[in-house]
Amino acid sequence: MPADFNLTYLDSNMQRLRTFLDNHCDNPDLVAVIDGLMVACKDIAYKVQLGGLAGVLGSAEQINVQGESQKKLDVIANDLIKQALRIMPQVKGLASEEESDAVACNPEGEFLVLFDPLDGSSNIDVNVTVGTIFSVLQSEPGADPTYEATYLQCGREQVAAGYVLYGPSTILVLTVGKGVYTFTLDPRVGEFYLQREKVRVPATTKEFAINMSNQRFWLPEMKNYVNDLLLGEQGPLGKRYNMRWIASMVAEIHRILTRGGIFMYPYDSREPQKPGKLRLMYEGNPMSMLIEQAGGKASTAYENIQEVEPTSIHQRVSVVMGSAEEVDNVIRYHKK
Ligand code: AHM
Ligand code: MG
Repeated sequence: MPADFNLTYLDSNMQRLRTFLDNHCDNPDLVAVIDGLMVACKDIAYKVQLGGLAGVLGSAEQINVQGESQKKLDVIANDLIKQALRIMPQVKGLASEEESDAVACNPEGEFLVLFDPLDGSSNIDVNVTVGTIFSVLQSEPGADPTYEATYLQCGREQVAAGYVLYGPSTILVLTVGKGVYTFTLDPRVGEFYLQREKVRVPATTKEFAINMSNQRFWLPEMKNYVNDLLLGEQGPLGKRYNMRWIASMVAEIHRILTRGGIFMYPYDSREPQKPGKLRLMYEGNPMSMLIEQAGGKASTAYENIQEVEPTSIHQRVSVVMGSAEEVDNVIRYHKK
């Protein structure tokens, strides 16, 4: 019989997300925003799980503002989160990877929510882990939520960041600036329960994640680092590395928060005018806050991601994040 067969939540010491937030977060309005966001994420988790049965797989046959083809679930996830946030008095506005412009919510609201509704969605049809990534900023009083400039704060200004992973389990990974905590959804009762406290990323690693098929487009500095890494024990880095590539940033970062590693999506010359593939406001900043809060590092290879001054909500960024010593190695190669 499984250990939890007779589990009754009234008797258990497991802490609900809401209880945790009430005890851990000083601003009740921020608690309400995270709680409201989770209503949408639970709905997304349900739809992802039903998959083909809910008719949600496949392409939406439209192109988003990023120039990428949207999946049906990209559109569904975006709409669900938008609906949840728009009715919240605490939310002034939102910006999404799937929306061309910022969306005004409630003029009196204090918070701005920026999100990638379904990261890794190119994997959805093959049933590989995807997730929602979010970043919460505090708005200047009187700022106009329809203006892009209202959202252009650097990552250091984030008051909360996290992701919900839709994998074998649905897992929320969250920081409100006091460490990283993970919560697992019990779908039987629709509650997230606290699982891991004060998550730490090991400082060293022997595991890397990068899309090697882009190798010929990287800068020489990145090529040199990866070439040396592939030389293993005989190379200047002096150890044998293993490689993982899920093509789903949420899943890669979750692995790194679980056992360490380095994730890289560096600049490449396929589209030379873009500083990277991933988006600063929806992917780079929230993941950097989580990684740093867990003791890791996050860099463009030249500067700290959370210190990059944004100039547009859809701005791209080069990403190198994970175990601190390995990120330092990459930075060192870029100084040579
Ligand atoms: P998305 O937000 O449209 O899903 O794109 C981001 C994803 C990341 O999750 C992943 O790391 C990367 O794109 C993979 O891209 P590729 O396999 O095309 O190199
Ligand atoms: Mg994404």
